[in-house]
Amino acid sequence: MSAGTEFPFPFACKKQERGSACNMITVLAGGVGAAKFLEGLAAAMPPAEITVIANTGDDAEFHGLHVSPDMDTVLYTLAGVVDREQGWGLAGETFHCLAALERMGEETWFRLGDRDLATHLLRTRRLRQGATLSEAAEELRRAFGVRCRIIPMTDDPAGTRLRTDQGELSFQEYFVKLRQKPEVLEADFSAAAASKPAPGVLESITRADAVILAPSNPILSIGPILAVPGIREALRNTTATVAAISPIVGGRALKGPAARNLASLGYGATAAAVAELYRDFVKVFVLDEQDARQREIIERKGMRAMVAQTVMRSSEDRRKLAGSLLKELEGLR
Ligand code: FO1
Repeated sequence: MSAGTEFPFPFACKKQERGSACNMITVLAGGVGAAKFLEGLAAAMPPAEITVIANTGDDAEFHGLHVSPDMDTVLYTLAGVVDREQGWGLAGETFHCLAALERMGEETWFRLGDRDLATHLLRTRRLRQGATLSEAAEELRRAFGVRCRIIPMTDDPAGTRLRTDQGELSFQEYFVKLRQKPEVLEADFSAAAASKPAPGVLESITRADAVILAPSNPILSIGPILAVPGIREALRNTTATVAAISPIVGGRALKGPAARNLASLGYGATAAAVAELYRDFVKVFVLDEQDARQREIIERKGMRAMVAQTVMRSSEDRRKLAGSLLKELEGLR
């Protein structure tokens, strides 16, 4: 079966027509929301033509192991082994190792499953042997049989720090230990801002046909990626059409604290507020049917507003959203 008949969206066939060696679609991704969208995208076009630039601002060390939650959420989802109920971690996971650590007095608020630990053991061993985070990510991608390319935004340490009403916290202290209860007063991306983009990051933006910002938290998941030197500039200067999908629907986040973060940082929890954050480089902004009335506000920012069903409850929803965005992007080329 040819790619054209297997994948009904003409955008996916451009590469063959042009014979070009470029990446077709690059996606800037946080965790669960991005992974769901990517599952749909990988069903709607050849997955090998998708590059994912993953947020590593959430990375942390637990029990001596380097954990990259957003990269792993994307990896597990695309490999079809994610725990679909919670959206992260592995399906059918057990926690014997964590229970043993707890008995020895270790802090175990970050729930690392037995099989998930294998991923972190492997990654950490490779890092200690001198491999970069991108090299370790590539090895894991192959091990899990995932065809999309997954690259970290940077190979350097880039942990997000948060100033909150309960003091300064690492991302995972805020997100998991304190269950996103503190109010975020300032997000500190200075580590990301002092990092270098990982190999292939800037090229995958400048050479893509389209770049899509997944429906991820614009402050805490996309924010660290945009803070890496050169990435925002590459998005402004690329000839690719840059699109973004709002993670805010009806004033609420699809998942996680994005709405509260936008409100506490003074942006307002609306799709239009997300569009404003991306105003300098986004050409197509996807907002949910529930927010259709914000279409005009978004178009006044100089973007094309696309109204779609962005709430992804089923695999079919994911594929439909990805497919309709691909069609929209193809229509613009
Ligand atoms: N999220 C939680 O809410 N609680 C956890 O204990 C937890 C453990 C965990 C382990 C590995 C991993 O890859 C992800 C994990 N997550 C957990 C998810 C993660 O903290 C967040 O989804 C992201 O960092 C935000 O995108």
